[in-house]
Amino acid sequence: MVNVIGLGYIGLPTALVLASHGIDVVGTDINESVVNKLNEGHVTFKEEGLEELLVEAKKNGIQFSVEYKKTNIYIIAVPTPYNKSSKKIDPDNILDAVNTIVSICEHGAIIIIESTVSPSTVDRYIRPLISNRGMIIGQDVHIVHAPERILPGNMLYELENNSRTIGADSKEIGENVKKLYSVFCKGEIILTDIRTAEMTKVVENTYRDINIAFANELAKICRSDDMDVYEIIRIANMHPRVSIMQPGPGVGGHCISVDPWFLVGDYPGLANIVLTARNINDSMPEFVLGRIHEITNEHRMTDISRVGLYGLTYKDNVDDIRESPTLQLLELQRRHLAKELKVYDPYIKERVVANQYFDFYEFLANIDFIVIMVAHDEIVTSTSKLNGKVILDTKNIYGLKSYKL
Ligand code: SAJ
Repeated sequence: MVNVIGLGYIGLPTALVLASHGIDVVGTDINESVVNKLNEGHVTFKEEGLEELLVEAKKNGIQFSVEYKKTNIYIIAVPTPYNKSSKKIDPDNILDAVNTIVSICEHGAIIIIESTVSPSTVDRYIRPLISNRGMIIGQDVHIVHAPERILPGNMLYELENNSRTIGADSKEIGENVKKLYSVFCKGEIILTDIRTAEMTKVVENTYRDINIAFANELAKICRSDDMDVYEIIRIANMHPRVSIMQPGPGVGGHCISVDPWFLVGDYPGLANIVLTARNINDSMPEFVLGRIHEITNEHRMTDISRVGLYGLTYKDNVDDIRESPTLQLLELQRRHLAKELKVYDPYIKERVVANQYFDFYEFLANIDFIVIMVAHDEIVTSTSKLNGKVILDTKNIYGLKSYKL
């Protein structure tokens, strides 16, 4: 039996896909309401195909529980935040999970860590924790790092088709875990050591952060000198070895905006491009705020209560608001004691900010100036509804009659 610990954006799809392929699975989460919801047959976040997968997994006997189960394989997929001042990883969630597992697991159990961790987290924190309990790693218990790579919005496809990395101390244990993942993963599975797996995962997300930062910096340069950044990127990308990403209102989510900090925290003075890229991406919500200010001035709009932000999530067509650029922008406003702008997001049904609307038409009726922060399908397919409004389109989805970054 596999016990998946942490039923969030990674743990839940992983548990469901394993169960739907006939593996005996129990999913564990400290949040009782998550466990209850799943037991009642409801998914806890939106992702295409997830509901159907839950039905399938239930048919195959998946269980959900707040208690950890005694078994021989565990997959840990709990969040790994970073400490905002030191920029280093806060490993407490993982350590709590490992601590509980080693107090109940079968002899020789394998603990697979899927959560992203900074390089050497296993050596620095997890090995000592286990040794201090008088257990021998490699005999009483085995540690494996198998970082996930799936993209929110395309999770189930990527879970099956992406290649993945498995870091283990021994080839034998690595092969055992590879066999488990091969049940659903058609991509190539690479075996390596734990430190390499840890570093590789952080490097992948840092690579993307740096590339997005370049696009965002270009947007600022082009704005300062009245050039069209999108046209420039489009043409530059015709070069066979150039592939510039798209600028946007900032970088959110719990991965790309977090993982590069681990390198900054652990390698100060060495992770320089990484730090600069993080700062550029973090500066984008403020840049958008500046654009809003310029455009309201240009239109002599004195009433900013008629300005509305479209989108609260961190990216298109997901319901995840963690570290979202819109939330970052509103936080900036709050810090300047400014009244928050109006906001609407079709994916967010509960109130998370003050001036939030839950109906698209009501939102539109109450604003004259719309700032597109997220390109959800809803707005991409209904641009005609924006006729007559001033538009700041930070995602470049709208034609010429709009302001850009
Ligand atoms: N973004 C841009 N411009 C772009 C692309 C993205 O501004 O051209 C922004 C998005 O709007 C969003 C942020 O970047 O705010 C991150 O979105 P994303 O779609 O690039 O990535 P995530 O955070 O949803 O998922 C990433 C993925 N990592 C990589 O692509 C290297 C995913 O494969 C990982 O599994 C995930 O992080 C993770 O959990 O680590």
